[in-house]
Amino acid sequence: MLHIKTIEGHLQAQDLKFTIIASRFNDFIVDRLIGGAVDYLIRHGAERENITLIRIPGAFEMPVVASKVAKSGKADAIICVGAVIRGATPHFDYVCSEATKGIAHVSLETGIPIGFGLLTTDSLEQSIERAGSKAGNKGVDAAAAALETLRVLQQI
Ligand code: INI
Repeated sequence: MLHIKTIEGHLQAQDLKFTIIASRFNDFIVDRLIGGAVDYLIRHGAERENITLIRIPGAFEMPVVASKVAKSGKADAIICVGAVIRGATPHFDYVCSEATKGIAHVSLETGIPIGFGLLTTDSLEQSIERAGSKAGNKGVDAAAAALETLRVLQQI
């Protein structure tokens, strides 16, 4: 339409290796995000044997695990899913900030796309809304973003 060379990512996931890194904290929410991510990848052609799930304690541990996976060559793309819910102390801010910065750093350092499916919400209700109810499923969105970004990177 613009008549210029345009690079866009297609959404075929066949023969690609994915690792989903998921925290156990708030697992009843996170399990819905994992389900959404797996369902998206399978529906876009990924093979079940090419999807690995790694469970970790909490969001704070995501960067170090993502770093090892990204450097291992065992994943073409990574999807991080978790839920950090604000409590009465500043703990929330530290966990969110370190997880977010760390994941971005790993992606930039390694060139491996990482779908960011970490919910950071003020309430449990807001997390439920984003884990497969009225605000969609952020696990699906993170898987979609990781796949599309990978397909873009492959063309640059
Ligand atoms: N980790 C989460 O993934 N979600 C949370 O809501 C959360 N809160 O609220 O504390 C949380 N904390 C644990 C943290 O990620 C680490 O696992 C822990 O501090 C041990 O290093």
